[in-house]
Amino acid sequence: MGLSFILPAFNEAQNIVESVSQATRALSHLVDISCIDGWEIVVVDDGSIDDTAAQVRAMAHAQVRLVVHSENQGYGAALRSGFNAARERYIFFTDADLQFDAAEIALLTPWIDRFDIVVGYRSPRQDPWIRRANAAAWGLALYGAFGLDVEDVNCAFKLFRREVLEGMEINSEGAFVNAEILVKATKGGFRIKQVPVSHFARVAGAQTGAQPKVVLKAFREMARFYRRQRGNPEEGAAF
Ligand SMILES: Nc1nc2c(ncn2[C@@H]2O[C@H](COP(=O)(O)OP(=O)(O)O)[C@@H](O)[C@H]2O)c(=O)[nH]1
Ligand SMILES: [Mg+2]
Repeated sequence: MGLSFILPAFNEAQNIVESVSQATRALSHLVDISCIDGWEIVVVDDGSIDDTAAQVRAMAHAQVRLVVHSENQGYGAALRSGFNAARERYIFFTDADLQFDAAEIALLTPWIDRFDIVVGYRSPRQDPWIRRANAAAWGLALYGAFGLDVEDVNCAFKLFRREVLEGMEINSEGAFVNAEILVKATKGGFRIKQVPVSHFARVAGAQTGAQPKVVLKAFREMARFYRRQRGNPEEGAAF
């Protein structure tokens, strides 16, 4: 079985080549230990205004595919494009900013035959205390609103069996996407395993995850999702 490795990227020209190289090494290792027998990397360039896409094209690697949004559509939209492009049996995503160690995908794969989804939680998370506090509040809100009981919802280190995502309609364009996927998967009866992963401070490029417009969009999408769940007896039966 093979693995599709999705890398959403927005203005990551300084990080994308090393991100892809790290992923390539990690995936080759998984092949060496006979964990997988094939892989592809799908980079989704979400309307970057730097030369993220050009850097990927210049690598000219046969197993690295590039999906380009002509305009910036958001993190959720980029993940969705990546999932739609993915061809393999297992689907993994992480960020293209070198804040994770791609080699640690090997900590997730041993669980995927017993679970449908294996998600990382950043331990410890290398972000300022204010971001960690915001994340804790976000986690509590998701627990209160949807009963979602996951350590680190927004951790960008997640492995799925293909069938989890294949039948799922994903509506979030922004950062709410992680919550949407996990809430829907939980309701669908899919089993989730959580594993601690390393996290590193961003060295190059600009962080967008804490921008007010990103956070506000996540709240708007959460409210819309909440209403949709309540309005739809099939989807919202548990609430
Ligand atoms: N597709 C897409 N990706 C984004 C956007 N903003 C950030 N990213 C990517 O999402 C990842 C995480 O972004 P980052 O700014 O580091 O957020 P943080 O890790 O939550 O602080 C990186 O791979 C970025 O390239 C966006 O608007 N669209
Ligand atoms: Mg980041």
